[in-house]
Amino acid sequence: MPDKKVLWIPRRLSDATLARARRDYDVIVNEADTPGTAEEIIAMSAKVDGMIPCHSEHFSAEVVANLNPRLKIVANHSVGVDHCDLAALKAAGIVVTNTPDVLSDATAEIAMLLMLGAARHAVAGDRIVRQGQWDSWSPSFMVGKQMTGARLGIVGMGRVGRAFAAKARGFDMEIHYHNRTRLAPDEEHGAVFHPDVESLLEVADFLSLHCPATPDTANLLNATRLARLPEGAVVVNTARGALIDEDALLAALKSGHVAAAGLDCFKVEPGGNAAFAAHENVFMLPHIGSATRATRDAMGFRALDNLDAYFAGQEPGDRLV
Ligand code: 8YV
Repeated sequence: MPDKKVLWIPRRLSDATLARARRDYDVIVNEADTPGTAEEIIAMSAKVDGMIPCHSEHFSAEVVANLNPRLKIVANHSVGVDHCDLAALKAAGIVVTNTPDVLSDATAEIAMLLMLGAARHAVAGDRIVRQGQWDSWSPSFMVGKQMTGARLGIVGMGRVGRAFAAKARGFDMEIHYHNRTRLAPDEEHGAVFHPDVESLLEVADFLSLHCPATPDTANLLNATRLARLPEGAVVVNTARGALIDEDALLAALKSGHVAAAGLDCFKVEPGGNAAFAAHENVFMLPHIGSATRATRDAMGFRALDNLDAYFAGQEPGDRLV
């Protein structure tokens, strides 16, 4: 029997993932579950053949320049790979994979939760009942924004965007989208394509972001673009904090131009942006879009499928570089 390949797993992945990894590989797991630092990534690269990082481990050009050639594959436990300098990894001859598809529904569910919660005063409503402050009622009490029949703008019609659109169709929303390329008619299911973000924003009573964080999409939602939204729009972000100019969103919330926001992602993570806490019309979650048991198992298995293929001399299904 050839020696087992060695893997580094810097975060505590699901039990099923770790059991399968331990069965098939020699595995070094960071049981402390702390984010892998640049120093740890570099040191581990001399000891392992592959790694399963999350979005919390950063493979910057500087880190990649210092990796030991023993490391052959970075099999990410995430769909987003903005924590990886793909060009540097490619130049270093390191294979990179991600875990698409398997987290689309879980993330779309969180986007739906955020949209509903933001539109219907979930934060203030919960606080009032929980703290025993629910002492009156009137017809104008906690009046929110109705989703049924409203226009939903989706930026990024990839797998998550499409899963979200499918759920929103169940709410009878009128779906509009912007994507780099127009979907085939049988994938659009009647959604209206906007070739530019600006025209999408003009019709988006609700706006949800589902595109990757790249240099091109940094601060995609800035003050100028926010101003194009209809008065009283609701903004949802389950993609990456880098997509939103947070100061501009705060200003739009303060003026009321944006009525509410639902945010699972922030520029600084962990931690978020304390300035949003002053606004009860902001429903916030700590980057848990893909955090369901079923999805975590599926993500771990997908990363292992990619590693298994690579070490068997095959092309990993989710190879990016
Ligand atoms: C994760 C994510 O929470 O897949 C992504 O891009 O942001 C999330 O699913 C995380 O990286 C889990 O490992």
